[in-house]
Amino acid sequence: KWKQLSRLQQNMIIFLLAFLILCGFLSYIHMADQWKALSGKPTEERKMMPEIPPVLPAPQKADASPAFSKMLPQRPRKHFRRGPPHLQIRAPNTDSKAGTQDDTKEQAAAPGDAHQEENTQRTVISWRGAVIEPEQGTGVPLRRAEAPAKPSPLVTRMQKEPAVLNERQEGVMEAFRHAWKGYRQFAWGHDELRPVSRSFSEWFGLGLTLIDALDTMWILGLKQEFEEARTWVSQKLSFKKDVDVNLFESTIRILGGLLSTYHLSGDRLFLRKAKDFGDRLMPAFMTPSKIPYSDVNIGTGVAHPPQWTSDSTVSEVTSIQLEFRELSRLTGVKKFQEAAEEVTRHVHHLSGKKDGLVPMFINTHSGSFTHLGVFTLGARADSYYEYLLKQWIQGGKQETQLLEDYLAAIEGIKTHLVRHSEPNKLTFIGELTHDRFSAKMDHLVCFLPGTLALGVHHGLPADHMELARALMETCYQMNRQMETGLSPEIVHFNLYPPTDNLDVKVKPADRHNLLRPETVESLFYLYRTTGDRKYQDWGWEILQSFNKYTRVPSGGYTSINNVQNPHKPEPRDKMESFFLGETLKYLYLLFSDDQNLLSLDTYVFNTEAHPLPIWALS
Ligand code: DMJ
Repeated sequence: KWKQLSRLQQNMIIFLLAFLILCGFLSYIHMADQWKALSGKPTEERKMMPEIPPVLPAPQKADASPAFSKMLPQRPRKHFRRGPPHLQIRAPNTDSKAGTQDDTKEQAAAPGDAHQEENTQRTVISWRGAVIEPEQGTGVPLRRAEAPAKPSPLVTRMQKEPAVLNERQEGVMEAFRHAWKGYRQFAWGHDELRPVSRSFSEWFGLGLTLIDALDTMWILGLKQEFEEARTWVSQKLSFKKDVDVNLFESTIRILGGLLSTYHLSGDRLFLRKAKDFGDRLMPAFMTPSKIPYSDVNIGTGVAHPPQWTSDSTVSEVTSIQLEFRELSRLTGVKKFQEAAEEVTRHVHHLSGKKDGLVPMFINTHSGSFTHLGVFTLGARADSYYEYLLKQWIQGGKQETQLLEDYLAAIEGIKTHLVRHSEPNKLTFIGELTHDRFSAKMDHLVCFLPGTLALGVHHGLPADHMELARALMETCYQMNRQMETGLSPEIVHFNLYPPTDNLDVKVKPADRHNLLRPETVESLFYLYRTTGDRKYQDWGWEILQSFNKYTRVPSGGYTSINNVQNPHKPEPRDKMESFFLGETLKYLYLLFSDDQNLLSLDTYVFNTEAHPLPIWALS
């Protein structure tokens, strides 16, 4: 019968069989991962592990979250909206004064004698020969914030007396003013400027760019712009809206932005807004596993995962802790810190890691990692590593589990992900998929040299600095080797000598640049920690490239589609809020020679570049 079939029919049958076998094989791999994940015993393991002592003592006051405090764990709903929402603004609530009337300026009250307990126990951590001791005189971060922390006198003074700027800082100032001009004219109060079409786009409908940029304006001393934005926050910003927000994105940009602006300005309006917003995010944590859903409606209090899965992204659920912990410290309401730290504890005990490296997804029902065997330092995992270190710093270097996880992860990175490219032997971080190495690196990974340098500044092993310097050079080359001098979103490194002299290859789909901050963020840390001026020079080159290829004459800067075509970079017509919140702020700090301008010993920057105080030293 087979022989009677035509060649075409035979080929079709062979193709069909091959396809079915391939599908079977792939689903077997997928199922095997799921079974492996489910066979872990997180609950039992959790019982056996010692609890991290709470950083805050129990609050004296009752929990002040009337709206959501009695809610039960929620099941995901079937229908959900993704992407830019159609806002349905509810009728104003008459029983609340929040958000719609002009708040008179509320400066922070003189700090009360914030209750602070001394911990006499000193912890020593030994990690493969490196001994790390908490710094002398660093108190344990057990404190109840009955009164708000005192705003930094240094930064307050800065705002009153404009500092003398050097030429490069003036360059950043000019860039900021130009960006702000576009936002103010065409997108005021909206989420993002679309500079080419002179319009705006909405994501959450909460004035994202304005909030993200508040502390940058304060730091740059842009008084008039700051005051105008403050008035908008006071008169127009209301969180009483039927709108879905992404928990991670809104935490790092909105909550983080409000908290840092409160610290810098001492204006309690920002703390009040932060508390209101924090309350509205809390339903996201009401899941069977306590691993938060990715999205929450801040008006209705209904939280849910993305439409296609009940998984959350690992970096998202593990990069909200700096902000929630700080909110608890300031308000004395411990639920924020407890919910966020429960996630940290849970992830600490999970199986599915590889030498400290974490997978990219976690299930909100089972609480287990999913899609096992895939490891990256890029999208969906990046800031997990960053927040291990930064929480440890925030809490006065007392929470040793965080440090242990961070140190283990750096060793895992060195063992599994670090390679060298051809022909210039650049050190880069690749990805691992079921033990197969891929020489792919997201620009997002360029946060890592800065994070490593920050760790060394706080006493971590010196060999981290070697890796930081090498990776910094690589990130610079990811910009330099492009025709526009701007990095693409993703590069692939050559593992074998190429015909040209370039180490990086870029796929057509990855050639865009979204005005991201990671390279200049790391340049800031590298300059602060080494004093090597070449890092300032590299940052200056990048700012000039932004000016040459992304600046829109009528105001604003735009992301571009093609960093390899200087003649036609193709504007994407969008200025992301992090360009003002992060990129320009880090450039300004990079060009400053004042080590005390947001000192690394006093502040820790959240993953959106919003400085929050280090507790023990504040
Ligand atoms: C920012 O929102 C944050 O830096 C986040 O950690 C990663 N993505 C953007 C910037 O690239």
